[in-house]
Amino acid sequence: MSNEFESTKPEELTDFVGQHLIYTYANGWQYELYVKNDRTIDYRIHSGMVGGRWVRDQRVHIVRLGTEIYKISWDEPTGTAVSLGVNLAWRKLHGVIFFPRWIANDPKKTVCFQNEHLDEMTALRDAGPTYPRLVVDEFADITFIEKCRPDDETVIACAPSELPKGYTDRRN
Ligand code: FER
Repeated sequence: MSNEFESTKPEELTDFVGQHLIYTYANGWQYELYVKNDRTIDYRIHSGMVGGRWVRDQRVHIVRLGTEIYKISWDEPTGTAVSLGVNLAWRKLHGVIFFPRWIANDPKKTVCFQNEHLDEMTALRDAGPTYPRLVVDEFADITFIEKCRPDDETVIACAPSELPKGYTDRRN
């Protein structure tokens, strides 16, 4: 899709594409992210308000802001908007998550493998209420980093509950 407001520059993202991260926000929420290619992420949410939720092939905007510093931003089919600043050198991440009010009221509604519920999610989004949004602004420590190949369908391929015990405890 062409976008006249596009700033993603694929040639600046080759070191970032393929990164697979596990991180824990200061509020205790644990997330896992795979940068599948310069426009796509897969992720799993291991704990927190929407723990258990997982998503493949979310279209995103990614920019490089400096040496090992990137920003990923996107709008979910649920109406949740997310922007993540990632500092690989410092193993730090800062996330801002803008939840619509209907999710803040009943987060469980979005806990699923979203790819199999896209029509339901957009219907819930359109039903609202959207406002006032819940804005969650948190730093996270990245506890695990590995560089995978781009477009690897095996990195995020099952629900968080189906992973081997200790999967998210791996540190490096
Ligand atoms: C993250 C914060 C929020 C993240 C994903 C979300 C992949 C998405 C939340 C939602 O849609 O409910 O760090 O990383």
